[in-house]
Amino acid sequence: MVRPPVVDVFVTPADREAAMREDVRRGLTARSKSLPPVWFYDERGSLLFDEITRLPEYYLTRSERAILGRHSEDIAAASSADGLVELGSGTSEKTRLLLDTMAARGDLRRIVLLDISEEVLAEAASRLSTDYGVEVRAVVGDFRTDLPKISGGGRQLWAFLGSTVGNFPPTERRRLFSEFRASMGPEDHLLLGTDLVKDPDRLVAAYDDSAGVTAAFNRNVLVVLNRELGADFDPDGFEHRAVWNAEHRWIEMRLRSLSAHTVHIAELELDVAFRDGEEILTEISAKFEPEGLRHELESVGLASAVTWKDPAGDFMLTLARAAA
Ligand code: SAH
Ligand code: AVI
Repeated sequence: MVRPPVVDVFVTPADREAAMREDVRRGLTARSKSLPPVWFYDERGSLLFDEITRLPEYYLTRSERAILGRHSEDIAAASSADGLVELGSGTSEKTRLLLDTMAARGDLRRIVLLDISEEVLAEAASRLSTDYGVEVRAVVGDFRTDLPKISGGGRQLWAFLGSTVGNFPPTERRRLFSEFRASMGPEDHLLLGTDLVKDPDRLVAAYDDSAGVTAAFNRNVLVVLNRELGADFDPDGFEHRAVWNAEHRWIEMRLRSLSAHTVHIAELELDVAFRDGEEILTEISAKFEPEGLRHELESVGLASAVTWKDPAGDFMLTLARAAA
């Protein structure tokens, strides 16, 4: 019998708007303008991201899928998990490789998906519930703040895939890892996907594809602000840029204003002046070195038990558990 997914809403539309207002006011009144990447993901943004995952230049998803294809059995055996909690789950498409293996071993009891983007989450939860016939819980939430509200039980595998952790600067990343550690039970494991440092040309191409899908994804944040905060951005008045920052080892996605102009944000009663060529930093996407990541995890009490790379060595999965 198929049980419909249980849906918990930890971030209501009102919470979302309040958080967005605060982020946008802070980010666009600063000397160096920026916006946090969480606001890319309305329904269209999630669809555009899904399109990005199929682009020839965007190797990340294919590489992570290749690792999961080869090592799901190792991951399931090493973790002995009977439940999967996926953070920033999106479509949960790759995750099926793990779920198939857990189900085939007779281990899979429950699935929890947490994402800020309600439409894509609801769709994924309903598909998984039909296909796996186990308890599925969909949590509309923010993984930066809502992990303590996800109750544990059993042996959970906490999956944070896609290198989403790279979208946070080191201090926020450390805070996130600490939150994961605090929410994990003694028998739980964390499965973390991270993109690795490589040739900057390949990295830039992955974030500035020839079909212009990443550019549309980047500009979509302006469409979101227009709709949700009554702003009057002209998305075509901004150019998409992807730049490798060698010092920090991260890609920066930026939107560069093509003219000097002023944008009005009605809900904030705010006018934002742009100089010709002025940029908004909309995302960082950090690239990792295996040793550095191991130290970061250890510094918050997470011992990295096993790591796997894809054959080309582009991407890495780490299985970590609470250090003894
Ligand atoms: N894990 C999937 C999707 C990665 S895209 C994959 O590997 O392909 C990043 C996902 O994280 C999106 O679905 C987005 O909606 C979600 N997300 C981004 N910031 C979030 C936040 N602060 N809290 C919860 N979900 C978030
Ligand atoms: C979700 N996140 C890991 C993606 C990344 O690669 O940083 C988002 C993305 N931005 C542009 N393309 C994809």
